[in-house]
Amino acid sequence: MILSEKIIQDHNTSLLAKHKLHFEFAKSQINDVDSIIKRLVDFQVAIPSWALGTGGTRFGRFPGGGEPRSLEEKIEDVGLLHALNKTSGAISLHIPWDIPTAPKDIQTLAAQHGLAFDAVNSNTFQDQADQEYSYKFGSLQNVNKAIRKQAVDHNIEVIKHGVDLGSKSLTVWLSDGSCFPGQLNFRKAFENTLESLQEIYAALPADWKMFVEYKAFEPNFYSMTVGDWGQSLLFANKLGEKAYTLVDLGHHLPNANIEQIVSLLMMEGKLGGFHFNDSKYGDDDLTVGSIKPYQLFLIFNELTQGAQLNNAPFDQGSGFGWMIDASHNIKDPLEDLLQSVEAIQIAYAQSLLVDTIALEDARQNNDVAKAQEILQEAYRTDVRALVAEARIRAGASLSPIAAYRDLKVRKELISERGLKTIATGL
Ligand code: LRH
Ligand code: MN
Ligand code: MN
Repeated sequence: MILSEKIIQDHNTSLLAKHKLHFEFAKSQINDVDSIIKRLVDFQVAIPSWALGTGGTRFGRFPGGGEPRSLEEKIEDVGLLHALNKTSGAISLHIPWDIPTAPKDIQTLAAQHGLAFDAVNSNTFQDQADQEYSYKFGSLQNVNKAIRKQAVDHNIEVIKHGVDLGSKSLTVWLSDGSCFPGQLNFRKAFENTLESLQEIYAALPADWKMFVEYKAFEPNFYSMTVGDWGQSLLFANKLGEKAYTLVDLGHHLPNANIEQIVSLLMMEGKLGGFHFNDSKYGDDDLTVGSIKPYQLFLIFNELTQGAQLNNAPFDQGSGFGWMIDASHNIKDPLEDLLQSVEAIQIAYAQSLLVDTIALEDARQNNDVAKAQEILQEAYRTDVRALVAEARIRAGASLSPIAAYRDLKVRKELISERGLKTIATGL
């Protein structure tokens, strides 16, 4: 199914009068709306190929019907999202969940939908049917050199797939670690992992980046070899200038101050990108902004201020990997992703409202209440009309979820693909 611009414009017509009222009000409240809207139009967030089907739980899976059965259909789904919001102009592949066997055709198809290929992700956290050794006791950290080599070779294979598609980065997430005290020599595990990462790093093309994603726990529950931003940053610093830390919002211990982590990684020039999602308990992969929207705003506030300080506007080719890593088991995945993208846009727009000069002044004067007022003034401003206006100007839908429902997209996908389809992924 393809949503043409005409169909979307026609759907917008009935919503325009109400939007104009909201937008006029927003303009009366907010300075310089045009520059904020322009930044929103430029901003793109990649969609993970593994989030287009309903995610499973440890206990069961409840596919909703019409799920993509192939990489081609996944691209079609991201194309639908991008047609609706013009902000999802890239797809991030997980290999071997998605293997581009005919890369040129895949690239052509993606380009027809206006999509680029974002980071490619390797997978050494599951055993594949045809592989020689098991990753039960780790991959890049493994005590057995032959197992480490198998995992390194897989990552190099993933880079090759990425090169064929025009990706420019590799994300390495390791489930390596241990479940019980005594199981692992922490130092050896770190050293083995570093050596393996160095071998992968050596295979990176000159214009590529490597993102080292950390996670506090799961599936290992005593130690994780890349367990926090400190360990990730150690690896990234030892690897070299093409290696960066990737922040997945769900990968922290409860109540971690993620915005502070973001600020310091930016200071060090080592923030590679994000996996956006939200969580209440652990790595819940819930819709972005659904649980802690203030935290999301505070993260964007650090990003916006960090970009100003580094003199590197992050929406114009600074090379950050902006990705979603959320997939829910009871929502329609496409609606879930539309909500996630919009939450990111809202947080971004609000961060652009912060009066940074007044905030710095309040900090210099230790005026704590004033500093809080300045942030909350921005956070409590309703910017939804600006985000909607950005969508209109980009040729997207005024209200993506309303359009998705009114145009009966899921029904159409079910009739094309069937009710009992399951997408590869989590
Ligand atoms: C691990 C993770 C990592 C994987 C993805 C499927 O929890 O966040 O990014 O690649 O989930
Ligand atoms: Mn992730
Ligand atoms: Mn995760």
